[in-house]
Parts: sequence; structure tokens; C-alpha cells
Amino acid sequence: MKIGIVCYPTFGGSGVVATELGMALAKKGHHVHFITYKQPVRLDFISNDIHFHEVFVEEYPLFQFQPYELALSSKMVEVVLAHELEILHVHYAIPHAYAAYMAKQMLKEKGVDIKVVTTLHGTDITLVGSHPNYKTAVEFSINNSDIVTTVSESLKRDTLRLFNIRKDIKVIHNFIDFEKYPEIHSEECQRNNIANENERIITHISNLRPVKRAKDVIKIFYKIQQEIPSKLLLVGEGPDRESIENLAKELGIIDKILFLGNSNEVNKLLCYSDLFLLPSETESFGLAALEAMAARTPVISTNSGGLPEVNIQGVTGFLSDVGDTDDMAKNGIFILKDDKTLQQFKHNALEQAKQFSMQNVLPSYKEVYREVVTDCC
Ligand code: GMT
Repeated sequence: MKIGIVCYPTFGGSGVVATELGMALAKKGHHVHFITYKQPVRLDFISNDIHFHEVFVEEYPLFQFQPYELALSSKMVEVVLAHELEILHVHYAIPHAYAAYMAKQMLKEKGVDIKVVTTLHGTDITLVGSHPNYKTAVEFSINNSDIVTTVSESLKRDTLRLFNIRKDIKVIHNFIDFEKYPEIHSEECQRNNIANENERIITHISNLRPVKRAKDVIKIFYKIQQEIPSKLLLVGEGPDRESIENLAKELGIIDKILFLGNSNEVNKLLCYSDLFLLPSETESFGLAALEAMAARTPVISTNSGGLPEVNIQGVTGFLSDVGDTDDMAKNGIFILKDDKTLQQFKHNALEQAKQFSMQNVLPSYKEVYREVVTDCC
């Protein structure tokens, strides 16, 4: 099968999922063409079956904003024709689903019937997409995709609640490539580079946007470290970086926190981790939590959005109401207080993550492709 994948190439979860999917399909012998403005950060697998087509937007003094959708839809048409693609799989509705609709219409005029699969990821529906500025176009692009998928049941419900959708929506959960999470041996994971022997290591990974409530991470860690000697690893960059650093200074815990910036090797960083914090306002799925669990790390999260589909209360971690940092700290202390409890939660986290293995989830995407291209896969 020849498939075009359109995504954001940066550190967001939607780009990660799209890239992992493309690499997995290429490993199975399909021809995958990434169409985006930069090489995706997680694209670490080189093969003759993976291609990258850069969408370039020319600067022009008249443009206050670069017309990216225009350049993207033109590039989609060019790549579909040049490489005889059968499917365009677009991740994140804005502006990808809209650009794909335009490409589909342009291709129709040339006698080509390209199929468009749209995968909704979360903020494209819950935060940005449903804003009155975008709602009409997002609703239109969803209704005019050949197939629509969401990454959780919760996001499907949100999509149906926020938009007037005339299409069936299929839920395909996010997945993990366990080959990237091998059994970690202590010599490969030198914890003492980061923390003392008696300290636990707590991790948070995100784009540090307001929706992640990264200040709550600092508040939870502040309470935990009063009872349990620990260090906090903060991975990611974003607008709240400065304010959380200031809060950590105010609370006198800055020397217990390591700010590691963006990383495309979170699997390696997570090998150190005893507990993962994800106190988000909302999370359609919480890929970061799943990545933590794949690295045997229990999760303290909120109970919003799709998080209960990933993190199981009292088994793989705990879920609390948004903003209830006391409860989250109390639960974190419960998990970390003795080795036996921690090892049980670590074991459970890994077992739950296995349900979301690539082997389990990939067939659902192939089924979707088969619905629109009968002789595929
Ligand atoms: O805003 C973000 O958190 C990034 C966003 C993205 O597009 O990368 O993440 C969303 O998609 C991920 C992959 O499907 C999900 O795991 C995240 O839960 C979702 N984020 C939100 O819903 C806030």
C-alpha cells in the first residue's frame, strides 16, 4: 500500500503516534510518505520505504500569516500524483483534515479518487477545534473525510458532543512499540547519575502548556518530597517553563529538580523513573502516561478525558480530580513508601501497557485502510 501521512513533526503526541504508525507500516513493507514542514522528530528508522516531503511556505511581504494549508494541500496533490498514493492519513484536524479535503477535490478534477482518513487527537477537538473561529471548518472536514478515528472513547464522546457529526467514528487507541522499551538492566540505567541511593525518581513529560497544569506537578512533588526523599525529572519545553521554575524556587525545591528540555529518547529517560505525574486539565488519551507505563512506571493523573482508559485506579496508579494536588501527593506517597508496593504497581503498569502494544493496535488501522482500499494490506 502507498500511504501519505500528514502530521505535526514536533514533540506533541499526535506527531509521535503518526510517526510510529508510519515506521511500523514501513517495516511491514508499505510505502510511507510523510508530508509536513519538517522531518518528524521521532523518525529514527531509515528505509527505502519511508519518504519525507517538506512543505515549504515562501515568505512574502503581503502575508501576515503564512498560508500553510495552501502549500500543504498543493504538496499533497503533487505527492499523491507522483507516487500514486492510495490513502492520505491526516493526524490532528487543524489544518490537516481541511487541507486534505481541498487536495481530494483537486485530485478529483484530475480523475484521482484519493481516500482520506482523519485521526482526531484531542486538542484539535476539545480546546482549539471547537472554538467558534474554527468550528465550522473542523466539522466540515470531519464530515467529509472517508473515515474518522479518535484515540479514545472519551474523545469520540467529546467529538459527538461538540460537533454535528454525520459519520461513524472508530476508536483506535494509541499504541507503544515495545521494541523501544527493552528489559532495562541496571548497568544501562545508572540511577545514581541522577539521585542518591535512598531517593525515588519522579518524572513529568509534557509540552508545558497550561492544559498540562505543570504547576500542579511542582505542588505535588513539593508535598511528596517532604515525606519521601526524591528528585523530579522535568522533560519538555513550553510556555509554562519559567513560571514553574519560579514556583520551585519559591518553595525551596529547585535543587531537587532536573529540567531536561525536549527529548526524543523518553524511553531511555523513563528507565530511571519510579512515578509519573500527569495532572492535566484534560487529556484525550495521555500518550505520555502510556509511555511511562511501558517503562514500568506507575502514574498519578487526573481522571479527566481518556485518562481512565489508560491508567487504572489503584492498579497502575491513581486518578484524582483536576487540581486536587493533596490527593495526588497522598497517592504518590502511598505508591513510593515501600519497595513491595512500588514493585507491585510497576508490574501492573507494564502489564496494562502491553494491552496497547503495536501488535494489538496496528491491525485496527489496517482494517480502516482495507475499508477504503479493498486490495490493501
Ligand atoms: O496538546 C497536547 O497535549 C498535544 C497533543 C498533540 O497533538 O500532540 O496531544 C494530544 O494527542 C495525544 C496523542 O493522541 C494524546 O495522547 C494527548 O492526550 C492529546 N492531548 C490532549 O488531549 C491535551
